[in-house]
Order: sequence, then C-alpha cells, then structure tokens
Amino acid sequence: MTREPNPDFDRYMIALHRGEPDRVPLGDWHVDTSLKARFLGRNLERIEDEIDFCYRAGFDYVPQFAGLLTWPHGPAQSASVLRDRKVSADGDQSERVWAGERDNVVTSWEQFKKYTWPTADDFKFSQFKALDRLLPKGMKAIPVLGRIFTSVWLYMGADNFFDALGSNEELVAALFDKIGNLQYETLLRLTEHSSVGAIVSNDDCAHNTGLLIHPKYLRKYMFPWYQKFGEVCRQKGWGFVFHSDGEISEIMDDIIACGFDGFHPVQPNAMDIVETKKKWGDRLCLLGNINLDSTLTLGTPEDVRSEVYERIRTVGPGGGYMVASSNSVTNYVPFENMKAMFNATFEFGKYPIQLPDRGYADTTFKTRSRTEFQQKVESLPGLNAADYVRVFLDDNLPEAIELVERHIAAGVKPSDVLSKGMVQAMAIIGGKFQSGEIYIPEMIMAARTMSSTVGHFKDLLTAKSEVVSGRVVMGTVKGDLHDIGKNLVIMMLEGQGLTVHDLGIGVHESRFVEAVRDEKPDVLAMSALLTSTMTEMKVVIDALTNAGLRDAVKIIVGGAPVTAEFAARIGADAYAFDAPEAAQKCKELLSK
Ligand code: B1M
Repeated sequence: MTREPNPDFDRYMIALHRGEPDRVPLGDWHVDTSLKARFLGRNLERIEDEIDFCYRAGFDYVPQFAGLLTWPHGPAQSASVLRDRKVSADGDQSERVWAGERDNVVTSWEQFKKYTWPTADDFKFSQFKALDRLLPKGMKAIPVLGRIFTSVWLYMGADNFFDALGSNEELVAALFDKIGNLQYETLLRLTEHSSVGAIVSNDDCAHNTGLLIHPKYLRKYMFPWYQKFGEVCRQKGWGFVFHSDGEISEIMDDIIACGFDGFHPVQPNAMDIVETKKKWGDRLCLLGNINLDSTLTLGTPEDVRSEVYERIRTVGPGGGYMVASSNSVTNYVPFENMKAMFNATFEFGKYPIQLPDRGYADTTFKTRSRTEFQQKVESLPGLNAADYVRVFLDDNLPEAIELVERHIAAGVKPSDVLSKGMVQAMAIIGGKFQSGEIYIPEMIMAARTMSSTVGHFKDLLTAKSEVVSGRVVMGTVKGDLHDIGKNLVIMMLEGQGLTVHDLGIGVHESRFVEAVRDEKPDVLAMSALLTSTMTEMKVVIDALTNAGLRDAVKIIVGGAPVTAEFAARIGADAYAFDAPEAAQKCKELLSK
C-alpha cells in the first residue's frame, strides 16, 4: 500500500462532532497484534511500533487500553499491565488478567471484602507518557477505558450476576461502585497526559436482538459513571465514544445524555446503520459496521471494498461517520481484508461524497433473518398457561406449587398441567424474550422456577407425560468460550421437557463424538458465536461421519453468526435463530 500518511486528529474530531472533514477517518479501537505485525513486517515490541502501525495504516490516533480490563483472554499488547496481582494461568504477566472469566471472584459479600481490589496506582501509565513525547504531528492517543458493566458481570460470572440482580442487588451495586470508581480514577490520571485526545468507553450491554439486562439497572448503576466521564471529557475538550456490541436502541438516548459524541460499532446483525443514522445521526457520530460476521471474515478483499463503498455512500454524506469493523479487527480477519478496509476508506472517503449507487447493498449487507416463533396456546377449561407465566416470571415457587395443586384438585390431568400449563408458559416466556419484553435474567429465573416446580411434583407430573421427551447433548464448539446463549437454549429445551447434557464450552470434536457414541442422544446441539469457530461445527459433523455415527443423531446448530444457509451447507439437520426456536426445532426433529 503506497499512501502518504497524513494524520490529523482534527479530522477525527470534526467527524466525531458530526461534521465533514477532508475525508472519512478510520475508527477502529483494536487491531489484533498478529495483523499489525504482518502489516509492519516485524513484531510489535515497543510503543514506537504501535505508533508506526497506526501512522502507516492511516489512523489519526493510537488507541491504548487503560484501567481494569477483566479480559479473560486479553489482548496481549494491552498496555494496562497489573503489577503484582493475578496473572494468567500460564504465569504470563503480559496477559494482565485480573479475574478469569470463570473464576467468579466476587459472588458474596465475604469475597467482596476479602478480594484485594486494585487501585488506579496498580495500572501502568507509562505508555501514555511515551505517547506524550513520541506522537508524530497530527496524532493523538485514545485510551480505551470503560468496561464498568462488563467488568461487574465478569467478576461475578454471568449466571451469578443475573441471579444477583434479583437476589443480592446490594452486592451488584457495591461492585458497580467499586469498579466505576476505579475506572473513573484511572480517567482522572489520564488528564495529566497531553497526548490524549479522546476516550473510547467499551462496555458491551447487548446481544444481537436486545439488551442483556433491563435498562433500569444500566440507568441506576452504569450511566451515572459515564455522566462523570462525560464531564471530564467535556472539560478537557476530548472526544468521547461509546462502544457496545449488539442492539442497543433502547439506551441510545441515555448514551447521548452522558455526553458521548460517537457510537461504535453499529453491529450489522443487530442494528441497521442507515436507520440508526436517521434516528440519532444528528446527535451521534457512527463508527463501524463493516461486518465481522461475514464480509470482513468470510468475504474477499473485493467484498470488503464494496461494503466500505456502500457504507460511505449511504452514511458518509453530511459527516459523522468513521469506517471501522463491527467489533474489532480480530486475528481471524484475513490480512488482505483488513488492508482492503483501510484502502477503500481512502479511496472512497474524500469529501464531498457523491458516490453512485452500485447496487452493493444486496450483496454485502447480509443481515440474518429471524423466524418468528409462533406459539400455539391451547387452553383447557380451568387451566390457563398465563397463570404459570406470571408465577414463573415472579420467581414465586410457593405460588407455582399452589397453582399445580389447585389444577390437579380441579381434575386437570397431571400431564396437561405440565404440557398445556408449564411448558406452554415457558414457550410464551420465550416469546417475550424474543420480542424484547423481558431480558436474560428474567428468562433464566423463570426457567429455574419452572424446573423447581417440576422437581417438586416430579413423580406426579412426569409419569406417563405426553410432553415430548428426548435427549440432547449440547456444547459450545472448540475455540469459543461464549456460553450465555447456550445456557439459555438449554433452559428452553429443558423447559419443553427435553433432557440435556451440557458439555460446556470450547468442546473438542472428539468429545462430541464420544458423547454421541456413549450417550446415544436423539439430538446433538452446537453453539458458536464467532465466525472463526462456527466452522468447527463442520469439523464435528465430519468427525461423526468418520466415526460412522452421523446417522445416529439429528444435529441442530445456532449462535449469533450462524445462518440457516450455513447450517444447510455443513449438513446440519436444523438451524435455530434463538433459544425458543431451538426448542421448537428440536421438538420437530424428535417427531421426524
Ligand atoms: Co464476544 N463476540 N468475543 N465476548 N460477545 C460477540 C459474539 C461478537 C458478535 C461481537 C461483535 O461482533 N460486535 C463478536 C463475534 C464476531 C464474529 O466473529 N462473528 C465477538 C468477539 C469478536 C469476541 C472476541 C474475539 C473479542 C476479542 O477478544 N477481540 C472474544 C472471543 C473469546 C472466545 O470465545 N474465544 C470475545 C469474548 C467475549 C466475552 C468473554 C467478553 C463475553 C462472553 C462471556 C460468556 O459467554 N460467558 C462476550 C460477549 C458477552 C459477547 C456479546 C456482547 C454477547 C454474547 C451473548 O452472551 N449474548 C456478543 C455480541 C452479540 O452477540 N451481538 C459478542 C447473549 C445471548 C443470549 O445471545 O449468545 O447470541 P447469543 O445466543 C442466542 C442466539 O444466538 C441463539 O440463542 C440464544 C438466545 O436466544 N443461540 C442458539 C445460541 N446458540 C444456539 C444454538 C442453537 C440455536 C440457537 O442450536 C443448537
């Protein structure tokens, strides 16, 4: 790539303030080290190398992680090294892991008090000192600092966190306070550095179809901290960008109220960037949207070029847009695709933008389609599934038990209590989750209350049950540690009367084969959240074929980047968009 680097942080700030600079800036906050090294033709060992990469790639800034990261497999080049606390399992200090994702370091008051909390003094700021001295003219530093909500739930572990919102909210509040304060103290330290020009606060609040938790918690515990961040940024004249994956429309106004100037990464599978610009583009600059689920990872450089063209054509005019990936430039983005994204930004991004429509939208912008889950509600005289919906969502086990007793006493068959009462209630609750009426914690709580109710009447309800029965083995595939979605799927399956053996996360193909051979399940269910790991599903199917077991089991796949078309291509029997649909599809597979 021969291009004269011409860094100019004013360009970044003009775009951030919704203006038209000379050209559309690049806006990513993280590029994997391996790609940077390949770009430079050498390993990155010093801050000078980071600067060199950003300069030569065409960025107007150098992003650097700061503060508490709680990043289980953290970006190795992160600059916020913890001095003397927890280190990674292999003893590598450079991984700077405070709390392993599965360590669940704080789940009780006792642990909260016992834990050696870091202070801002424990973080290293020397990289910013170096940037103060070394940055070339026109460039600034962007500390990536936020992760308040994310750190809280990673410290507790997802399940414990979701539980605690209902059962121990004071502990959740204390964690928000502790971590919010720590990140804020770190921000104040950064005010001493002349190189800083903006802050990117990264805090993933959502998945593909909605927020992870009810916005009232974010409003109570997270946004007040970002208000304080916003004040500091305003006083310093710094730009302020919020990063959250997923569909966050519900909290967009809160983000604006905190003083954020920009929103990254407008994930294409979750939000339509053209619509987002129409609604909020007069108050927020948009950064991102180059699709990590498909184009950047699976497409060709020409596909990437087309997608950048399309984004600049549709979102660039009028200003307030920066080209970036829809999360970060991960190690599984092909090198040539990364370069194509940078180059196309320079090629098409010059203002004024007047690009003709080349019809790229149809080929580059692939959003997954969701099948609406149609739940048939059959009512029986004296039995209304809605009653179970209410008590499950209220987490009211005594009332659920009373309800079952009342229905049995009124002469409803136990199998109908289960299939037309509770199982239907869980399906209705799944529909509420799909429509965004309830969030993950409520769904988990309802599933647990149902399971406890069934457990209470185990012999009575499950004897000669007409509820579909079947056995499922499920796991998240090798290389992938995402499990919140998998766990929800399992709860829905169990809520529909299926027995599930959870193999956990990062499951090797040999483990799937072994489970199919030994446990003879009716269905094998696989989850993947990364484009790089969904190909593992095919590896598992091939391994089953080689072991002569492919026809012994039905296979269903799903997860955020997985599509029906992909499922068909790898030879799976079914695909489901979400947990309620997974339950529906498994039942269909069982009836075949
Ligand atoms: Co990660 N992450 N993450 N992450 N993360 C995603 C998945 C991502 C989509 C964000 C984005 O692009 N903006 C992106 C993947 C992009 C891609 O490759 N296509 C991503 C990335 C890049 C990464 C890292 C690589 C980041 C990095 O290090 N640079 C890294 C990878 C780690 C690894 O796995 N090796 C990483 C790490 C993490 C955390 C550890 C911080 C955390 C996971 C913690 C955990 O699971 N215990 C995390 C999270 C939380 C997310 C987001 C924000 C939320 C995922 C989630 O839990 N959703 C996610 C953004 C997003 O999804 N938009 C993102 C809630 C859950 C209910 O939804 O899991 O989609 P979901 O499950 C749904 C459906 O997909 C479906 O039903 C569920 C419920 O209805 N479903 C199935 C799931 N499995 C199914 C199976 C079925 C059927 C349906 O049949 C069998």
